[in-house]
Formats: sequence, structure tokens, C-alpha cells
Amino acid sequence: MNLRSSLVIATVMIAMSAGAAAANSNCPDPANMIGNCGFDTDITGWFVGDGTAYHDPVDGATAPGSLCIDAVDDGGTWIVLMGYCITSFSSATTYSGGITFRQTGGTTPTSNYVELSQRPQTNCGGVPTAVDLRNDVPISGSWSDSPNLTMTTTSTTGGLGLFVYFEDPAPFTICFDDGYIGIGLVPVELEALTVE
Ligand SMILES: [Ca+2]
Repeated sequence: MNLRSSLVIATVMIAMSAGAAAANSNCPDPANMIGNCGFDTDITGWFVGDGTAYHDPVDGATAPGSLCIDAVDDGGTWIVLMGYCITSFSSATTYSGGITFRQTGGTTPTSNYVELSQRPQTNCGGVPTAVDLRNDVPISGSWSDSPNLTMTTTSTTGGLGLFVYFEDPAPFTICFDDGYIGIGLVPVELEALTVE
């Protein structure tokens, strides 16, 4: 039995002992500050603005379960926003964040943004005091990682948030999985490579 096989088996055993739903091997990294990172059973903890969000129990990036959004263009200029907000974090500390997604239907949105930022309000509202914002991240039908966002907090006040938003969307469905915010974290696929 080589090392890789041992790691896979050990991971499966840990997942089984944690319950039937906990099949994701690397999203629940102890350093990940997002509790419901893999959408194993629901979309609790995440917020969604415009659009209808729901839990897909089957589809997922590294394990079943994802958060999907059905968005329909209402003809105006509007934005589908989703994300996660953390209120307990350190000052002058560099955090990384990201998420994995894929488009399952509809037309590619006109533009999109992925953002990791500190904002003055505890619900992650207000103008960012620190931010890493990426525009027009490639979206395809395959699960793919957002850029690994990094930013350094300016204080311990407000919220530290991971946001994804789409501007002027045509009808589309996009699903998300394996979100993370933490110190020194990288996308789950890269993390798995490091372990191996
Ligand atoms: Ca999942």
C-alpha cells in the first residue's frame, strides 16, 4: 500500500466516522473559517441576494452537495450576490479565500466578480477597508476554482467576507462548492496535491 492509498483510506474512514454526509476530504480543513464550506446537507450560513438559491444534494466539486442559484434577468441593471461573512478575525493578518463553481445552465453572465474583503459592518456591509477583487473569472460547465484571493485586515472590526456576484445576468444557473476563508489556505485541489 503506497502513501497515497493510505491517505485516501484514512480520509474515507474519517469521513465515515463523522457521519454519512461528511464525505468531503479537504474542504473542512481546521484552518477554514467557513463552517459550511462544502454544502454537504444544506446551504446554511450563506447569504444570497437576487436569484433563487437552493441546495443540490448530488452535484458537487469534491463531494456531493452544492449551493446553486437560478437567476433570471429582470431587464434592469441588477446583481446576483452570494457569499459568506465572518465577524471574528485578527487585525493586520493576511487571509486567503476562494470558492469553486460551475455553470449548469443558461447564458454566461455579462460579467462576474469574486471578492475577499473586510467591511466596516458586521454583516459585511459598507465600503471595504481591505479588498482583493477579481473581475471576469472564467466560468465553464466544469468545476473550476476562483483565483486564490488574499488580503490583509486593517482591524478586528466589521466583517470579513467572501463574495461572488454577477452583473446584468441573462437566465443562468451556477453552482458553488468548497468555499474557504483562512490563513494560508489555497484551493482544495492544490491543497490535496500538497498532502499527496
Ligand atoms: Ca460539496
